[in-house]
Amino acid sequence: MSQRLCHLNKKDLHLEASFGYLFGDDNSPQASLGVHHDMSAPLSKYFIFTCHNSHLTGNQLSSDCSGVPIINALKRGVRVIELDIWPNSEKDDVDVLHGVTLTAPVAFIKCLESIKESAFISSEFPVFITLEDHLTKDLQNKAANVSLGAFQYFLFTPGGEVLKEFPSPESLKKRVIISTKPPKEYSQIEEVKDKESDLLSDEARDKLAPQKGNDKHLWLMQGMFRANGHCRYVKKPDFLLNPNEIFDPEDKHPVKTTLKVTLYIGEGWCHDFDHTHFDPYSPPDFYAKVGVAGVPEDKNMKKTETVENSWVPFWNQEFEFHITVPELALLRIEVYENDMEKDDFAGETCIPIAELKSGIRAVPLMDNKGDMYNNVKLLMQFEFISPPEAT
Ligand SMILES: [Ca+2]
Ligand SMILES: [Ca+2]
Ligand SMILES: [Ca+2]
Repeated sequence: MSQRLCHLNKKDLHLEASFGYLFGDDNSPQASLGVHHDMSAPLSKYFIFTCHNSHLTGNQLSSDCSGVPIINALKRGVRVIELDIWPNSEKDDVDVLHGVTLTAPVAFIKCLESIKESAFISSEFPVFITLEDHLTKDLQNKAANVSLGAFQYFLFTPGGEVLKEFPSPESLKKRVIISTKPPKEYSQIEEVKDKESDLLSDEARDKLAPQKGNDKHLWLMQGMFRANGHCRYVKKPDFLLNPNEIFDPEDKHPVKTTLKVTLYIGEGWCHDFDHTHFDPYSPPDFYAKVGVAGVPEDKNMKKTETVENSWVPFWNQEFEFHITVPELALLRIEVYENDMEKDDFAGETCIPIAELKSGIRAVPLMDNKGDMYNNVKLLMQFEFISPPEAT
């Protein structure tokens, strides 16, 4: 660390030491609250981290359809795995094919084994397997038996009686729940029925469709699920659960808090990137976007100046955000490297406002898949200012 900033503060050892502390791993912008939401409510009261298959595999067409993408997705915390199940070529066993059928099929049992192996590495809360069922009756029975055999006790079965209410994440720790849905041809009707089930993740899910350049929606999703100890279940705020009052995100709500954000400095790129990565003949020209995602009223994105030709950009810029629904708001930070044509991506993060710590913090940045860089961090200050008294 002292080496990294030495050209800034060669003479001032105290300042160097302070920078060392401020940039340290202990100075995270997110409160370490662990799993602090009430986990004993019915499952329907939670947002659950899901991802479309395309995001599990990276490039769906070129990646092999083995269990590896499933394992990777589970390690990233995904709690819902979608599998399209089809008869194999001999029509005597069950295969999994991910939508587009250019990938090689993989045996259903192999996928289940991958799930069993990795389901609870990142979170002990339950994993859902959604089967898109293209099977004959006989093979459906076979699939059911294979599932029971693979998971045994870990497979949740509701028993004889009809459940009055969903069980809670707490009661389903380390359990796997299988649900089936009809093939895509029939699924439009279901989508309409699903609409009310959850506001934010439905929206996020739609936007997670595997189009290029849609990384931002993945970042928001990942940011949202950094809350509640990264357990991938986030309890919906009370106003979304109140049956007597329908929350309309389009409504205007009074400002609940004003967040003042100062972005001082960024560093670490020179360690994590090749020296010619951003510009071949000169140091990079970084600028940052700082903003808020949430209900329409709270959405806002601001931009710093570009600091030309520096691996350690010193921005020292301050921004204010008025937030009406902090419960659904995320702080968004993105850094780019300015070019004449297309700017280079240089890091991002999203942090739930509800868990943001005030004070001067070292904010680690992620790559475009959400994996943390080893060294890239921003030094930022956060301050919550109460709104003026309502008149
Ligand atoms: Ca460049
Ligand atoms: Ca440059
Ligand atoms: Ca440049």
